[in-house]
Amino acid sequence: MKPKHRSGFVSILGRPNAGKSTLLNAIVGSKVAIVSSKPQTTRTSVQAVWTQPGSQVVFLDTPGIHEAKLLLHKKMMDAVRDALNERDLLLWVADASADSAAGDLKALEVIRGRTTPLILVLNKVDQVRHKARLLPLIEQYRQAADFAEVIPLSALTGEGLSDLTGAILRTIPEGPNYFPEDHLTDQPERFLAAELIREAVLDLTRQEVPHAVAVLVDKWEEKGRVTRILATVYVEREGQKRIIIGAGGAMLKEIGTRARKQIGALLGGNPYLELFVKVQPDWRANAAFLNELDWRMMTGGGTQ
Ligand SMILES: Nc1nc2c(ncn2[C@@H]2O[C@H](COP(=O)(O)OP(=O)(O)OP(=O)(O)O)[C@@H](O)[C@H]2O)c(=O)[nH]1
Ligand SMILES: [Mg+2]
Repeated sequence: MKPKHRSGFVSILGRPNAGKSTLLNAIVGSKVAIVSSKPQTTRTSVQAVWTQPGSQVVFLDTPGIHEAKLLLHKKMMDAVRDALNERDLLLWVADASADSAAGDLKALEVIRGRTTPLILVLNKVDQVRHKARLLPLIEQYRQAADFAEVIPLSALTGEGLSDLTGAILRTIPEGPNYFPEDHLTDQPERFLAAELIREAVLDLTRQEVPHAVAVLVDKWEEKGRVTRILATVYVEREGQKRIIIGAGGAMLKEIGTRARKQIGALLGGNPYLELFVKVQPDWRANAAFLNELDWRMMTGGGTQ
């Protein structure tokens, strides 16, 4: 008898920097979410669909769970809570190279009382030389929450990834495809482009600058075979603007070069990219500005 078709909705949760977005990209085999070594990289939920013969999984990557201080952080935590409802499975991603589970205990409060099946993904095992070290860590997690399975893996190298996808496919229910087979993500290209610009900024800047950066695409034009993109990098203070521009504009040029390569890979081609830098004081606490970010992300729209 032919096995029944399976499908389900799976959210990826955990603290900042655990490797949630890296994991999502590894599973779907495509860069749908930006990744960086700085915590709080992901700011909105990112949906990506993984379709295989006989199954379809709709993943939701979420911002890292942290204490919300600014309005931006509250919105990020709203996105986490929204990702908990009507799910078939939750993946809790944790850093296997951490000395203990203590850092995750408070964050795990977010899912307390839920009955949705939960899998612990112990990520970054490539950084753990002696695998026996994982055993006490697993025990601590098992005491903190009711994990149906524990899967050590490396989202970076792919080690153990098929154990996780196997476990996911065993857990999700029978069901149809919810999306066309070739559908990958709900994110408009413009939003992805803005995110890739932000990723370049995160890679190249340090300390408070990465956290103070937002990117909006202002204009997106298809001219023959060339896509022309104008985007603004927002920061909160003049000093940050100087850092982003760099001596003689060198930093902005480097950001543009990196982002253009990534956007070119996304769109297939060689886009034209022009970047501007503006100061928007305290935008992370500014409801109107955050709404504009949300709105443009949802519609993928620039001003035209
Ligand atoms: N060594 C190693 N590094 C990893 C692995 N997975 C992710 N990383 C690194 O961990 C850092 C954080 O990865 P992200 O995927 O951005 O983490 P995240 O959980 O999405 O972080 P937020 O969006 O800030 O919540 C990056 O520098 C990744 O390259 C892994 O399996 N092994
Ligand atoms: Mg992320």
